[in-house]
Amino acid sequence: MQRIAVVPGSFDPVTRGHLDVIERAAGLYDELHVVVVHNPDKNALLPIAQRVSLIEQSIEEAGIAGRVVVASWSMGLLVDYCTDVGATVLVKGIRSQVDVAYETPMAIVNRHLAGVETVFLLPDPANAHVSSSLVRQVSALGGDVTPYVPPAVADFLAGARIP
Ligand code: COD
Repeated sequence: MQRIAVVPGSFDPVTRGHLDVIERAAGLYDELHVVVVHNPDKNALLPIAQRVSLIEQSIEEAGIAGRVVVASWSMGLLVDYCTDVGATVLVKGIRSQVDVAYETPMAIVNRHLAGVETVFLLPDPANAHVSSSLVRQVSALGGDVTPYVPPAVADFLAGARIP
């Protein structure tokens, strides 16, 4: 049986922390979907199509594009996407107790709703402090984001100069 997993997130933009989780999850499952989901609790900066494009470029650079599907989902429950593509696992990164508190109820509800399990990966310590909001802030203030994001994202942000 094919083991299909989904790595969901806002990815606004994708960071080296996200990419680490994506690469490691790609090694654990037969098929991996990276899904950009609108998070209503956050003010988005980049349009969803731009976030998808930056993920596609980043996984191409990382050499895993052939094994990873990149998609977006705005049609309702995330587990409905999982059911549509036959995925039985969600993979999420856990950086801190804050992430545990945020993710635990969602993991329980997603299992109740559709039998989809959530697998948590600890971050590489080199990336544990990295977040999209930190990247947006450093970029907006003119700082160097290259330690925090894949090259394609650094190039994009350098050209876009986030307000
Ligand atoms: N190292 C490791 N992991 C990281 C790092 C890092 N440096 N940075 C982020 N991550 C992890 C996050 O912990 C998260 O697991 C994932 O990467 C994505 O992070 P973000 O910040 O891009 O995305 P979020 O947290 O805004 O995404 C939240 C979701 C949209 C995925 C979430 O809200 C969700 O699952 N929604 C489902 C909606 C739904 O169906 N709800 C009803 C049932 S619960």
